[in-house]
Amino acid sequence: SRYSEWWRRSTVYQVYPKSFKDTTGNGTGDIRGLTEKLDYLQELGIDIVWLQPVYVSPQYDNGYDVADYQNINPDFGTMEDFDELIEELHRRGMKLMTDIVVNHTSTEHEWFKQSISGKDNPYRNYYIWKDPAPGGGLPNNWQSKFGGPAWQFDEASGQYYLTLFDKTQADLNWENAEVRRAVSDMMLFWARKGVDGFRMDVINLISKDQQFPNDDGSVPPGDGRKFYTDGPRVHEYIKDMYEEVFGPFEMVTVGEMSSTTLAHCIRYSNPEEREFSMTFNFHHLKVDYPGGRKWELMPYDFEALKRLFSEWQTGMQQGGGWNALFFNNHDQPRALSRFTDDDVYREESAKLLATTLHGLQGTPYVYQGEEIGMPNPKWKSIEEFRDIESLNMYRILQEQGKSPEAALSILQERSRDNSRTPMQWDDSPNAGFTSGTPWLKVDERYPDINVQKELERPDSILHHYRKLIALRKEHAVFIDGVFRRLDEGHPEVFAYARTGIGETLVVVSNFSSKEISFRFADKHWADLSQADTDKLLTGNTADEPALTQELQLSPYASY
Ligand code: TEU
Repeated sequence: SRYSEWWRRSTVYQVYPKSFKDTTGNGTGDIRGLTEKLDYLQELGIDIVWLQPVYVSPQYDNGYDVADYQNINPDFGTMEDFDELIEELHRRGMKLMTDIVVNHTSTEHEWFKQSISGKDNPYRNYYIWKDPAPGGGLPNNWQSKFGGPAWQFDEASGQYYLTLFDKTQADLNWENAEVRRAVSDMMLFWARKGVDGFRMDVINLISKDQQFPNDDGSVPPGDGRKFYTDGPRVHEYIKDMYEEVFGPFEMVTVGEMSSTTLAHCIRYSNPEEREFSMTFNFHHLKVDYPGGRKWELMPYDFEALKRLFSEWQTGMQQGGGWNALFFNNHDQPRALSRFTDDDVYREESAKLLATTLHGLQGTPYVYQGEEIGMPNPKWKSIEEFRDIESLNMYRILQEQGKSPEAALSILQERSRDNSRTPMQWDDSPNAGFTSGTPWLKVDERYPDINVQKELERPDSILHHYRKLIALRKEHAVFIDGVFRRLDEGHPEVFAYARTGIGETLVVVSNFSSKEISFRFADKHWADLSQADTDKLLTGNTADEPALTQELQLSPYASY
């Protein structure tokens, strides 16, 4: 059946290696640190580890600025360490997914050094070079994602090169067949090494509108996204990668799709299209900044969150696509702090988010620390921050008239560093992450929030994750059940059913700190009361309520 692929039953664990486990004392996590923790991940029930970039890189964007795709950054270890990681994973029946970052390279990559060395260099056309606009100045008004114009000027040749992210991340020219060949060869190198899958960084941005038009329609002007997102040749390029690499090596692949659409994600992930196994999209993680206003604080729109999950559940199922399910990653503040209560109800909240997500259709991703309920660190000084985007925005917000305090309070909520603090293993100094000075400050609450504590308590957040991960392997309804939303716009509750063959899964979550009652509408209850749903699989409170038409829900209760 269309649901038979093994990775549909799997759970992926995302590792941000810099912050996972340091074995050398240099303050930065490393590959051996990950290998050391594989038993922990296996006991959690993880099938696939997604390892974020460990390639040679100047680290301006923590490895998403690759200077050499086929060598390991010494801070993370050696190629022998990498080979050992694969071996140790495979010995445990687990798989490795690595990060492929090919929308851009670091400007320190050899290709770019050649490219910038002169207009006649054979690598010139590896990147996107443009003359100044007719009247002089930038080729167009596109803005980079990390702030400032998307073009950098090269004095020597008088041309500009495109950088959609940081100014040290130059966009590759995918129109050039040599670039595509070089990327495929690089991926084949890793596939032959035994890497089982790839997570493809901002892969839907690789095909740009070759007119490179000004974006005058956006507010403010210069957004530019519509000219390079899900662009004209993107599916062609991905299909080529499938035929050359993903298909022959039977890889599991996930495309990171920035500002994409449902229709495109169906194409990217429907097996008949021969592109990717599944896609990440971010629409549900923009409900606290409508219109892209990420650097303004506002409460999140709960109804929008539920609507987006529901639309993507139903849409992807009808179109034969497959979702990568996630609430957290290294680019997002902790969902626990963002959508629920990371203080009084931290424990209930973390479990509620997990239950709500794992009941959906798709392959769930657990981002390191999520399984022990790590919250945002709420730093009180700008000195703690390291992320290039956060530091750029701290400056830009002040240029726009914000006080340093106001800019800091925005970073406290929005910074990517919120999720990048070192993993908390135990209550020893620096949470057992490093014996040296951590590259990023460890969250002060680590004596209470750490893996060791979570392992000791049978009703911990960690054990809740274990249970959820195991359940999806036992019950087919998690994989093939048809989604139906049941909460009818309730202001505090997200409720849905998944109806499978002979099994129905019902998930009800109270996203508030209030004790509330929730009543299923008669039309829904008519179906539910007939289904075999009286067995509670897991909840996050001490009591085990039976499924009745009216439910009493304690703060952040979720079943
Ligand atoms: O991120 C892609 C992306 O579009 C966003 O998630 C982006 O990071 C966000 O808008 C900034 O807040 C990927 C990687 O996950 C990210 O870490 C890299 O910085 C980025 O690509 C560039 O490679």
